[in-house]
Amino acid sequence: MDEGSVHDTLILSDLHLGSECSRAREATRLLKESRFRRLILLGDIFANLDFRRLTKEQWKFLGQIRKLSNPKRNLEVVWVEGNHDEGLTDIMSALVGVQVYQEYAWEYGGVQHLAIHGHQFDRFVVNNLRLNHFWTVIYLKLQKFDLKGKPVARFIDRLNTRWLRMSSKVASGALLHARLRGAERIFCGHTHEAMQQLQDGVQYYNAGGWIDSTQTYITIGSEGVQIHEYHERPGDHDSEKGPSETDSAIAEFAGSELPEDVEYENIGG
Ligand SMILES: [Mn+2]
Repeated sequence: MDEGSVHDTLILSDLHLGSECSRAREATRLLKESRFRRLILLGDIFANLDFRRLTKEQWKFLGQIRKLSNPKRNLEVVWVEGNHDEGLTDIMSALVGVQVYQEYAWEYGGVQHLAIHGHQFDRFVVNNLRLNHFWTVIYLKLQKFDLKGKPVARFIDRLNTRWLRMSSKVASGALLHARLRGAERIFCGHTHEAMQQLQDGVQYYNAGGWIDSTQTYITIGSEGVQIHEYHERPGDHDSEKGPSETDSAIAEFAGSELPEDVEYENIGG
């Protein structure tokens, strides 16, 4: 990674916060160490909307998003909704002050760009949302009981993920969508598989994900579009156990960067 340059845009997708496989610590580190003018969180940042499942590291990631979205930073932070974090709009704008979009279009260097999560092009998910929801409920129940059956929960997670993996279908759907929208570059997530494909002058990129053994992200800048692999550093795997630590991370999140114009006087009476 070229840490010296300022990218126009950094894109990451499919962090699946709330899942035990989520690589939140690494993602937070990436955001702290990279320089960019726009951040696009390209969907499925949450595995589901059950905030009780978030760990200390996952709360820290949300805290970092909130810091970045502070108007003083003069950065644009964009959240594009995925199929797992559908219905987030109100929660996220309140919690971290970020705008949520179904799809997000921008221009850079005279080129039209479009970012959309990609489940819209995955017929299986579109036709089987209810079935998918059923498995999600089972999965959550298994996790809740914290059975010795953790391998079972993992198995279902993998199964669920495999169902969602339809790289080529998402790619061709996205390329068609880009053409309809007049975009020359289109960016998706959802498949957890980073890739790029050129077709009839339109470029498709997939940002991959942050729950598998490989974590990837995309940068856009004067150097063009690049898919990067995050490389582990010492400290990425320190233990993070203990509910009290999670509590303190939540407290830190809640207490961080309070708006300075809050009217405490009125609250005190
Ligand atoms: Mn998805």
